[in-house]
Amino acid sequence: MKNYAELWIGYGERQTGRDCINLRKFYLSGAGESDKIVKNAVRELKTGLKAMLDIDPGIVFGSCAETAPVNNGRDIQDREEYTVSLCDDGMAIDAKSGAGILYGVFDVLRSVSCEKDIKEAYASGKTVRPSNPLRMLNHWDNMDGSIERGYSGESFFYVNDEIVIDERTVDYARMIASVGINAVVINNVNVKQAASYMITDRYFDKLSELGEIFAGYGIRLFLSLNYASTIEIGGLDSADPLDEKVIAWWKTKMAEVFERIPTLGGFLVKADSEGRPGPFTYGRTQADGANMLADIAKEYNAIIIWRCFVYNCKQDWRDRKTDRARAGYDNFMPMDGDYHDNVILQIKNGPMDFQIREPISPLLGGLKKTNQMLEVQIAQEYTGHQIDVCYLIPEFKEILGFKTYCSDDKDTVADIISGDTFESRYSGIAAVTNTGNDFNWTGNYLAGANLFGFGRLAFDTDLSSEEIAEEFVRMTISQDEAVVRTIVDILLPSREIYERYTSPLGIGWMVTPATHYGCSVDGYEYDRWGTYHRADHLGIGVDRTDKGTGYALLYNEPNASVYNDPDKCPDELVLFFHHLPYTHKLHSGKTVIQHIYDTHFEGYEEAQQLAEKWKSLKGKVSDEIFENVSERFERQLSNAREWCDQVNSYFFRKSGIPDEKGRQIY
Ligand code: GCV
Repeated sequence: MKNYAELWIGYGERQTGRDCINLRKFYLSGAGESDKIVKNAVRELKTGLKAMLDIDPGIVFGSCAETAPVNNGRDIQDREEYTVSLCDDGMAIDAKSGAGILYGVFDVLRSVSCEKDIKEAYASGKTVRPSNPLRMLNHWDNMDGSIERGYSGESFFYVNDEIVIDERTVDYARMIASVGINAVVINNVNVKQAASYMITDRYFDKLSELGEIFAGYGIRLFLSLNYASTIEIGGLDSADPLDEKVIAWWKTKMAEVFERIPTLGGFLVKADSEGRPGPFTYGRTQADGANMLADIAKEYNAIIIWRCFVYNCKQDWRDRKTDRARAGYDNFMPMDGDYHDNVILQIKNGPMDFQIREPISPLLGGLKKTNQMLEVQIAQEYTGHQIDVCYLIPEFKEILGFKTYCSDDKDTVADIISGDTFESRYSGIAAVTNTGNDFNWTGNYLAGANLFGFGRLAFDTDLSSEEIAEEFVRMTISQDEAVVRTIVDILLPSREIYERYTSPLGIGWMVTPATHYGCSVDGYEYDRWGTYHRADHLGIGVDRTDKGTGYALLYNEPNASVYNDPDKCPDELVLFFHHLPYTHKLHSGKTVIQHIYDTHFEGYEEAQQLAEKWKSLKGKVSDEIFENVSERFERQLSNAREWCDQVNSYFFRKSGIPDEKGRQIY
């Protein structure tokens, strides 16, 4: 027995005897049997089919493509594409690399896991080309074992400043490869203490071993980098990107790092953000910093992923001119075109910080000459800490589908990050991940749907939230139709329910400072973080129009005009862009204050209904899963009740306007 759940790669016994002929022989072409990814693919296929259907398939190797060198760029999608088709006595998986074969194998195993009719599923052949070149997970794991914004136990990568490699590491690689992840950053973007020494001899052997394990599953290892390494571990007195001594130090360092960790894909950098060092200290731009590192990394075919989360976190709450929402745009947009071709800017989906509802960052659709990557967060920092159920895939679908109007066609966020819009050399999507060493990996079993779903969506952005949820439930929890339906019905509306009982109409925050779980309407209102709701007795919201901070105008038309006008702005974002009286009528016909009351009462009620649905599953899912999620639902309900009552009471007391429906407000 393993001391962790195998989730969707557990391959429990399935119905036997259906359409099995095709599963008895596999013709694999695209890479040879000596390719280590192919070896893992074959092992996976055999293990899965044996466990699920008691079949031991024959394997026939066909033509073999040339193995291309490690590369993070666009052409990777060609190599990862696969086709699965039926033949008389078996099935064929055709690809152009071991990774393609591996993804084809996981496609077949998924079909069997979901008890699909194999003949039907592959009748006309199925070809899938990944939607995004880079499909990445960002761990915020610290080397002491803690995880920043982790809600699933401690890190499974580190204990007491040492890197741990065991069976779980391999199963992790299998699990994320099975949903299409091809890159992982294993340490927190806040690189401090021991983590600064990752690029030294102290950790090279372990990192090299880890990189090889990942590479066997088509996953490239990345590290977060301390921008001030020259000072902190190099003994220099500067980290100025234009200083020759600094450049020389990095040249030597990277030569050493890439020699010792040959599988390394590159680095992720958080600079000049929340106390982390960066080029601003030396009067240099973000481009200066990123380009210096990228120019050196280029020799090793590596990339620098540079985060755009740069803002003033020491703002004065009295200051209404400074707008944190503008910061990313103001810091990065002026240098569009200056970033070198192996730099990717990694952009959080919204301009603030992973709130339950935010507009899309105007950098996406603003930047036209720069490689871009989208950053989302499946760690539920602001969305319920993996206590409250909050299935985020519907939100990610909205983000990807957003029309930026940056070009005549191919202008959605999905188009941009796929690399298609600007034919970018490097692009993709990253999620701050939600895993830890808990038995079930993600704290709440249902939060596993976000890990599974992020990978599936990153690989194929056309999949629907519902398809993904259904696959997750079938592969991880149960095949019983009624159970599947019930859990999918819990997952699908959960994000909107969470939104209803928390902060209203796009304004965000109102969370307990520091932890970010639970309600505290004024928690950040008189603080330095730039996250204000500006409520008084007359109204609420931040004026980000042309008369306010001007943020709304950072979008391409017609988005700018829509956001700038309270009568055109979509309800769900209206308080993000406008300061409005409580009596302002929304498109829904409700006033702002009545909307606040209604949604909060409804949200709490709907959370109770979700919990009731879950209760109906007693005895129908494993006790382990049932108890885990039940306990979380209890906590969710008390959280939702606090949010509902605190928000409603706060705004009733501020506005003095009673609830039309006369419900109890305190
Ligand atoms: C890793 C937010 C979080 C921080 C996080 C930061 C970031 O501010 O609260 O914990 O730091 O985002 O994305 O860098």
